[in-house]
Amino acid sequence: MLAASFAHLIELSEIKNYCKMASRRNFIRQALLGGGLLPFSESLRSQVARFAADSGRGGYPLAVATWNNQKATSAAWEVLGRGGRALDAVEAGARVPEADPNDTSVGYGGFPDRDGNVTLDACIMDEYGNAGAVCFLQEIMHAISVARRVMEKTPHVLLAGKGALDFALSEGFVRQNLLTEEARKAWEKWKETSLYKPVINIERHDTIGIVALDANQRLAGACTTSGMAFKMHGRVGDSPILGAGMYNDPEYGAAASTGLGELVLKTLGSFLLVEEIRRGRHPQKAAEMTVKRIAERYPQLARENQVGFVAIDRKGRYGGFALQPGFNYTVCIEGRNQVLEGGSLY
Ligand code: SD4
Repeated sequence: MLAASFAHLIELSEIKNYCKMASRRNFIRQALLGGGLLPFSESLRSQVARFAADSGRGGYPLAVATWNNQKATSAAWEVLGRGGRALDAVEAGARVPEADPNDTSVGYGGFPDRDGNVTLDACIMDEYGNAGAVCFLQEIMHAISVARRVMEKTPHVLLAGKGALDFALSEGFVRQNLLTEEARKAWEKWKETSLYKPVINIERHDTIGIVALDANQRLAGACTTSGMAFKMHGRVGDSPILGAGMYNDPEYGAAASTGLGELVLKTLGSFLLVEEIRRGRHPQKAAEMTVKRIAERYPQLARENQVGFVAIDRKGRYGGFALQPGFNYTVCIEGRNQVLEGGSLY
């Protein structure tokens, strides 16, 4: 069935021949990895192996996420590996850190604003270019799923604050306190000095931007965050803004960002990056050009802060790049997660 759906891409006889080679290679690889592969249907595996081998630089299905978000890309793979939709994969991936109290930049457990409120930003785009987003959303854990409902159930793209909360409640989402004891303690500690400026940690952000290409070459992207720790009440960053925190051009590629949202908002970094892909650049090159552009336009801010991007194109090639060292990203392809060091400008 799956092989038949690929028949327009690959001659069936080619697939059969390749299956023999690929299954042997996967057997050897699996043995070497101690069975570390995630669930992956055999026919899909052989086709992916073919794409990967052909391009030498990627393949699909695949999921790519900012930072060391392996659990998220594994959740995405649960969908992709059985031939599922990229949109479902990125939503599943984004929900992982949203529910994780130890991720202090996303969803439940996210650090609050300077008044003690956890406020969430998220956006999502599907393979048709449909989009949904929420910003300044409070008391709902899975902002990404609310964003998806905005996309699927309203004539709008972006809902904010109380309107977003009311919509989420009307859709059956559960209202809950997102401020964990650890996050509250961190906020109390911050209040001792109360530096009236955004708290930026160049070494470590955890906001998740996740992009995926499925077996049917459908692209999707998602981004979700609690934003900058101890931000001003009402502050909204890049993450829910299409073209800034994430962008998907279904024909060409998808990108997502992490880091100082103000810098990405002023440059529409994800849109810029995908445009570079549309002009024929490899996602790695496109990410590098985008970061350079940001640094040229805002040299001082760029020197002092972190911004990083992940990107994929419709061939399954991928890349990641940042202003500062220390940025890494996770690629899940052929059911295997790899955390890669993103290069950096400085
Ligand atoms: C924001 N870009 O709200 C987000 C923060 C971030 O890891 O990426 N943190 O500006």
